[in-house]
Parts: sequence; C-alpha cells; structure tokens
Amino acid sequence: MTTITLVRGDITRESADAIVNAANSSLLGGGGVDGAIHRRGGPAILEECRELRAGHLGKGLATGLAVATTAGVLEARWVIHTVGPVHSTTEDRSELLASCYRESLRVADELGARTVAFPAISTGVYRWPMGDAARIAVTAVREADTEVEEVRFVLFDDRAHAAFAAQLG
Ligand code: AR6
Repeated sequence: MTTITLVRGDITRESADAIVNAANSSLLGGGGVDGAIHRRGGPAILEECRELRAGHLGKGLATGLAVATTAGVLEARWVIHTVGPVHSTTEDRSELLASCYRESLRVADELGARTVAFPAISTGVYRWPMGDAARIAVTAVREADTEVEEVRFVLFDDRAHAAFAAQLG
C-alpha cells in the first residue's frame, strides 16, 4: 500500500530514499528542478550521467523513461532521472507523462527504495497545465503496482500544492 503525501518546498531539501529529477533526454543538466538537483547534489551526479551517456544511453534517455544515479550529497541514496513530455495542444502526450511516474517507481522498486520524492514533472519549462498534470500524476501513482511505501509530491508553490491537494480530495 503506497501512501501519497504532499509538501510545499524545494525538492533538493528533502530527505528520501530517492529523489526524482525532471530531466531532459541529454541527462546533462538544465534549469528548474534539474538545475537545482545538480547544483545542490554536487558533481558526482553529472559524472554518472555522463557515464550513462558514454554507455548504453548513448542517444540519451527517451521521454517517459527513467534511470537512476547517485544522489551525490543530497539527503537521498539515489536520484531517479525521468524525462517528461513537452506539453502539446495538438497531440495528447498524457501517456508519456503517466509513464514517467510508473517508470520512476519501477526503477525505485529495482533499487529497493521505499520513499520517493517527485516534483510536478513537465509543469515548468515543459508547460504542462498544473491541474491536468496533477491528475495524471496522482492517477499514475495510485494505479502503480509498486513496493514503494511513500510517494511524496514536493510542490514548489501554493498553486501546485493546491492542484495536487484537489486530486487527493
Ligand atoms: N523543487 C521542487 N519543485 C521545483 C523546483 C525545486 N527546487 N524548481 C522548480 N520546481 P521544471 P519540466 C517546479 O521546469 O517542466 C529543465 O531545464 C516548477 O515550478 O523543473 O519537466 C530540464 O533540464 C514546476 O512546477 O521541469 C528539462 O529541459 C516543476 O518543478 C526541462 O527543464 C517542473 O518544472 C524539464 O521541464
């Protein structure tokens, strides 16, 4: 049974077995959550991302998939990097966004992570409307078959927190 919790704050300040990064397919960093995780987590994370790119992820990580690295000096054992879809008004990419949550939880299970902190994937640079993203995120986690005991959504502002709270009812 997975418990879903919500907190308002900066995900890089959280303590959890795994912290999920809203990455891009290069895995080599960016803005938003990605920038914050690499800044606070230190260079070991990027180093491992580069190794992944030099190895089996030569073409990068596809949208909707997830991969783990060290969490560097963050208060976590792992960072799970996942690539959200860019929001589109002409194409329904909801399945890819749901897949980010499912795949991250699958990787968490492989690692044996029991507490996992997620940001609101795709709702920043990738422009996904917050209410819809919250619905997809909460539904995907509720429907996931996982050993993870706590999924913690870490929301950056009141608007995001309210959107996720509305989904949890
Ligand atoms: N803690 C928690 N939430 C945060 C934080 C933080 N420290 N910083 C931002 N948010 P984004 P995306 C919120 O842009 O839309 C990067 O450049 C933010 O307010 O981080 O999936 C990557 O490299 C928003 O609600 O991720 C990719 O190129 C949410 O986290 C691209 O952005 C996600 O915003 C990914 O875009």
